[in-house]
Amino acid sequence: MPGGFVWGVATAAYQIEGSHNVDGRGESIWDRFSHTAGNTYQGQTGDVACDSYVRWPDDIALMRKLNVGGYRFSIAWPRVFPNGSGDLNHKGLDYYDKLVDGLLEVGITPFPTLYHWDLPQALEDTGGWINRDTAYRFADYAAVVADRLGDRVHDWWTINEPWCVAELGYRSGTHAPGRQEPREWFAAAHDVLLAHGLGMEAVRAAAPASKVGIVINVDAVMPRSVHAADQAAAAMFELQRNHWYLDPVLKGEYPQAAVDEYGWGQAEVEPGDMETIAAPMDHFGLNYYSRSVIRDESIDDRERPQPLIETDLPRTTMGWEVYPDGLSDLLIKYDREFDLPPIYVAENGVAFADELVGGAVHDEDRCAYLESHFAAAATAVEGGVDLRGFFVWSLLDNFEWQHGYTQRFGLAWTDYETQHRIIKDSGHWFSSFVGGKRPM
Ligand code: IFM
Repeated sequence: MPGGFVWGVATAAYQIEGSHNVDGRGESIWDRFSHTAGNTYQGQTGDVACDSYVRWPDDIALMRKLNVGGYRFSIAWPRVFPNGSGDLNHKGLDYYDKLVDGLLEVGITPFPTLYHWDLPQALEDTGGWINRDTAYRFADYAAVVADRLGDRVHDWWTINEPWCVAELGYRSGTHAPGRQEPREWFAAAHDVLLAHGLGMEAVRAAAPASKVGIVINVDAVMPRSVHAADQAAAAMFELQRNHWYLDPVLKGEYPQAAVDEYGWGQAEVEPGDMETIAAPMDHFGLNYYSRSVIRDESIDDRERPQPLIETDLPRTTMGWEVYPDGLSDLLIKYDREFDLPPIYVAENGVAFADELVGGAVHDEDRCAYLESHFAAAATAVEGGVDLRGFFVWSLLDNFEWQHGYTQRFGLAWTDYETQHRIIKDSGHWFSSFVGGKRPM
């Protein structure tokens, strides 16, 4: 990998911090959602999670053992503004101040994300992301955080995975705030992208030396067969799943064929919005986990010509197919299609059925997953992609949203009874790999 390449790990505030009602933190939509019966696995919540609000020095020590060069964490908006706007909670900001100093002391570069899904509930009560005003409140919050940390933090992410915010939060309702809005989710998708653009302006104004960009999650998409109906279904899926978010940010427009398919009149788009959303970024984050194989539901399998695409690849406990080639393919494809700034793989990692046996976790499957995806990243670099870093999801097992604590993505095992962190074999492997013992 090129010199200065950052090998890092990623987490998010609600998934690890706990201390949900401590030091003036306000309620977030994930507090409300997880405390509402039927929304998460066995009603599990992030009230305690990995207790990282208290144990952050342990987590920094863990990162040192893992040879981590960069830490992508997120800042909890309701710790900073308990009501989303208005009164600032200094204690909340103090926490991130300490965390940043602790990272820098040991030579780990902070890469904070300003929004990883924990919207203050007070803003949801006034419409959440369906209310355009939320984007402006996000910019106010971003300015305050950048003003406080921008003398030491130089690498920022505005929004994590806008697809999840809009589609899971406001369309399918499987994520907080759990709304199912067949038409209004368009506003949520647009407003969260607008928040990204306004947030970039705010960060740059408060901390001019900053580098800032968005993180978008994409799937590799393939048709189930060469049948024209499958090809068309896959092409539309790819527009709706990936390009609905990539194109506005990187081209300043929504993909027209998908807009037509949805019959979206774009009434929510105001003059100047697309310029704000598509303002040049300093870096771009891509999250990649898996591939979606798409079939046209209206045709019978007997009508599908052979060969069908191989779909019996290994799957993770999330049910996601392991498909490392998708990472190199997409990086190279986007590099050709868009005028991209430097790129980071801002998340990649895997949940498998880990077991703690005799104080160790022998997760060879995760080592293999990571090795294959690191190799895919190297292929992209060889193909000319300006990739600057790779962040593994995640530092440690944590609260996996609607799945509660059932999905273990960590390089370290979290014992939720004792809050001990136990480095898995994959963590040892990562540490050696990054330490240069197994150069690519
Ligand atoms: O845990 C999530 C994270 O919050 C966002 N990206 C995907 C991860 C695994 O599902």
